[in-house]
Amino acid sequence: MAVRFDVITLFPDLFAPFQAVGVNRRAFESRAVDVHLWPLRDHAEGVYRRVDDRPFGGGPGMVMLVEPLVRALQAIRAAQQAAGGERLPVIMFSPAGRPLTQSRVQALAQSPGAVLLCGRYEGVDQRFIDAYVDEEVSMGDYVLSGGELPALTLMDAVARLQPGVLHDAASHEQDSFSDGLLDCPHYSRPEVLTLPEGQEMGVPSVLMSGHHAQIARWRREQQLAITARRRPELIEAARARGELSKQDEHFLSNLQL
Ligand code: 4GY
Repeated sequence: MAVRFDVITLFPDLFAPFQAVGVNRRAFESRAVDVHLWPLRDHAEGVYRRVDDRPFGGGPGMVMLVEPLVRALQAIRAAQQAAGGERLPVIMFSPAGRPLTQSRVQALAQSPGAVLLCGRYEGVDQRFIDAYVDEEVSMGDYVLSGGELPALTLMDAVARLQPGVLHDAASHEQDSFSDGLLDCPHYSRPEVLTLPEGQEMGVPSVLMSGHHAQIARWRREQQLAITARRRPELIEAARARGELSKQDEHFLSNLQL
């Protein structure tokens, strides 16, 4: 089933280029991911079509006004109902949200979709958040100028999980995080690379051996080693889920961090 995203934004033009290229193009053209853009300015009133105003209590920057957001959301609800769909949850992007994870992305990819609110300025009037936002999602501990790049990031992550979007159906089962571990290194031609500086770089010999079981074991151990060194908390989480074998534990206990 298609995943529907209704995106509330002051900058709808930012979205088209991403939907036109790469694996996303297949997802969006086939409507496996069905994006509806809702330019907030269309729901603003008055000669000036205001969507922001100064914060009560003073301070720098501007706040997104509640009323245009409520009208945009009402229009979205009407369109969703007319399309025979259900009421979709409202997601807003903010550093104060819960960090996005691959398991949340997988759940969204199998859901009917969501309304994505892209904030701008200093933030959104808290009363809109209290009344209508179901979930706040963070893309990391840094501050962006708006929620558009997070919305594109989320839709990209969902789009590539839609059936038929990746060339190889198994290819996202090997992604970083689909088994809760970081990805192993990848190599392709040439077998011996000569850098302009003259240095020669080969490929791990096991990958050229044709021993599929040994290759699978080497990749698993690379994943374990990279994850243990860079993101030890992910090893702990995999262990807690019972996803590390005795062989994995033996490898880790001999690993020099
Ligand atoms: N980091 N993760 C982020 C952000 C900025 C709302 C306008 C982030 O998700 N969003 O930095 N967003 C937005 C926040 C008001 C600026």
